[in-house]
Amino acid sequence: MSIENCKIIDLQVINDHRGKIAIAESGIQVPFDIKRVYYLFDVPTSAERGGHAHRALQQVLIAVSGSFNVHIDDGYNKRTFNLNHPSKGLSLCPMIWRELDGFSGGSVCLALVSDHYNENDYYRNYEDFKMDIRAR
Ligand code: T46
Repeated sequence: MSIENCKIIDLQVINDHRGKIAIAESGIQVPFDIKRVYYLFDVPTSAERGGHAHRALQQVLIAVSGSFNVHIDDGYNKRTFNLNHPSKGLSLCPMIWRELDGFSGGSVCLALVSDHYNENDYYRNYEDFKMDIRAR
């Protein structure tokens, strides 16, 4: 459960004279069964989202429009990704603290997620997250 396991994945893209289509399938580009999809839109450019980690949830985040930053932290190391292309996704494993900022105008963050919404899966307090990481 380290940031080394959080990677940019390439979606399948098919291009013809009508434009491009990007494809994400469970077990092919996405390393889990997708049970939920949500997306962030109309995000003010000054907004910060995230600010939590998940106990078990896995996600792939995709900038289907525009761009934004994803800052990730496994309790020991940190890394920042700038997502800016609809053919790329950032795969996040469990126990990764994430913060999103730097949203461009009109950006949309699509999330493909491994489970249904469950507030009990969230760490919303960084110190609690870090304490559990250190206890492992
Ligand atoms: C993540 C980042 C990238 C639901 O009721 N169902 C849902 O599926 C989701 C995702 C959220 N909610 C509720 C919970 C809150 O009352 O919607 C409200 C806003 O959620 P939250 O503050 O968690 O939003 P973000 O953008 O900070 O975080 C979300 C995801 O929760 C999180 O898993 O990684 O996007």
